[in-house]
Amino acid sequence: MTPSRRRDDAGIALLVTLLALVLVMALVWEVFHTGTRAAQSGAYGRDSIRASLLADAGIQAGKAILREDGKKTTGFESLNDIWGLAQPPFELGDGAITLTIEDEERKINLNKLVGSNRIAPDANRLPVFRRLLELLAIDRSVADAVIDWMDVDETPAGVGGAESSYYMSLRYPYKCKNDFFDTVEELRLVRGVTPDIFEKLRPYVTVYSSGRVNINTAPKTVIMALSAGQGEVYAGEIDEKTAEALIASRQDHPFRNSATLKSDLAAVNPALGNIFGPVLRDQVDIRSYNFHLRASGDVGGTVRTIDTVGLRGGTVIQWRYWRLE
Ligand SMILES: [Ca+2]
Repeated sequence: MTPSRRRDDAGIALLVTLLALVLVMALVWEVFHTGTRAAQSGAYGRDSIRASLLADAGIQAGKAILREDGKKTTGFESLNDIWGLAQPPFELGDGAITLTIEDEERKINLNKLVGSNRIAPDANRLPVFRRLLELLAIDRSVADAVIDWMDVDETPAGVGGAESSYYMSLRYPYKCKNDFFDTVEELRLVRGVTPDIFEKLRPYVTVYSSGRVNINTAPKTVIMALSAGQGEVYAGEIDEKTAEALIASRQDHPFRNSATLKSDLAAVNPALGNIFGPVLRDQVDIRSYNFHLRASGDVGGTVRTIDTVGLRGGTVIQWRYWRLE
């Protein structure tokens, strides 16, 4: 099937899901009018309730899109899939819905930087995280504190490490968690992660993915960081040009077969084939399982947002995180 044909099919499927969205919104509209009659709580409260309902409708639409996409049997996820297409904002009376969907497998999973027993760092994944920090112009020693936050011991690692002895000496003391991250926001508690650094890192890290990076969806910075596996021997091997070539190639020809991934990557650039065995094989994938949906409802400037992560198996979405902002 040609890329343009695939996009046509994706377009038709998108129309189907958008129709589903219209139905959801018709229901919301009904609730709006009922709510308007019943509201005793003043204009802000009423708009806030309406905005929340719109945000929820956006999430339901996103779920419909992911379920529709989950019916396919291609065995890979790419940004050409219907969930990867930009969702236009929807206007509804004096309200509007915006929705974004992204996969979590495009990011580096903080919880995979240590082994499952949380005794030692993962020798291949820690260098990738350090390289990510370097590419984002963040002090590499922040990685030491991230590892200490999770590892079971109370012995600070490297130059940037921090355990309870450090956190208990702060003005508002708390203990080192010595366990996995439950949310990405928890990074804010880790030594060296200032608000600026957190905002820089946030788009590139997750706590929900399989731990393998989907080479079909990863942003340039993550692709470049991946070459640092195996003790950083190949750290600079995926330079900006190589990563850009990979992204250009996958736009029309996503990687669709794990069995031929090495030769498919080598066809983009021989360097990618050379480091496939020692570095990439255990770190990359062509699939995604976890999806981040963020939907906002805006009613006359009152905005409510739902931020959520769902694990998809087939056409079933199981929410792993849900927050109303
Ligand atoms: Ca520790």
